[in-house]
Amino acid sequence: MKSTLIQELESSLTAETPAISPKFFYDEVGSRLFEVITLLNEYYPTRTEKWIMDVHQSEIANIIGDCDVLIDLGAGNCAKASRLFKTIHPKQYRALDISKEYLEFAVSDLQKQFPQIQMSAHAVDLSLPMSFPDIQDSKKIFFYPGSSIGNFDPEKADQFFMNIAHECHGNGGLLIGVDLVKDLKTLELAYNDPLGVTAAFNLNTLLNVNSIMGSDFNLADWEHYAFFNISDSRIEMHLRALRDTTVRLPLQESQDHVINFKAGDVIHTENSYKYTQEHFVKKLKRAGFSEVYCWTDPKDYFLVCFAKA
Ligand code: AVJ
Repeated sequence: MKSTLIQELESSLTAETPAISPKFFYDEVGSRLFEVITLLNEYYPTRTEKWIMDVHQSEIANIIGDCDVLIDLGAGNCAKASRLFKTIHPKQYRALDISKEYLEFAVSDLQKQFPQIQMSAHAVDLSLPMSFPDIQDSKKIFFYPGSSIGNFDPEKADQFFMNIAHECHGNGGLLIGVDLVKDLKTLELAYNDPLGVTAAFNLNTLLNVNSIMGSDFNLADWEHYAFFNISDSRIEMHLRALRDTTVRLPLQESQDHVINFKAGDVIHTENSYKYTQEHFVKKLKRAGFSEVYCWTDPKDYFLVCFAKA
């Protein structure tokens, strides 16, 4: 695992447009910083999604019905899925996430509260295809909250939806939350909070990269930079060099690689795509789901969909 991560970083950092995948945000500090982001007033997605799920709780549950297996994609602290336990009564709960330690801790905690549900934790990279041969015939509800789908390029999102539609085998479906296109000011403020938590979250990725590959990124040389790219309908996060700086990457197979950054050069760290309801529903239907049910908040900031297999 470790060496594939290093290889991935080596090639993305030395590419023509340097980048670090957003999965490198989530070391222990990064996961905690993200939790703080979700508490910020400027970061509307988390609380808006919770509002939608709370207000429409029984209607959502009625449409989904009881299920055999609840598959939580990007479970994090499992809090969102645990609220579904009492409404769709899963017999089994599978929590998937990139961050293994964090997840196992959360699942074992949850197991104590819900001893009747069979639980398991799986560390997976959601950008890769998934299959669930042992529960082929069960009614599966895939749960992908928090607009994590926003990190996928649109074509990747289509593949992801097709993968899930196929794994449903005509039963169950996908309950998913996605952030909607809205005014520029609201969008950009959510990724430029005045307290600087998002900046710390973004910069922390350099510390994580240093600890994974032994590079020597100096945080004092970098600043957080986030804006809404209107033509691609996405928030882009970058780290921007404040001054000319060199970074040494100890390479695995050869001599150290030195990258020279000029003041103003950027490393792309995240895309967070924003959709319209119409477009998002169309994508789900194109991927093979038969029906899509939608719920939003009064300001149309966020969308929760159930895409039925
Ligand atoms: C976890 C991908 C949904 O895109 O809003 C929050 C990550 N980045 N602030 C998002 C994030 C900066 C978040 N997702």
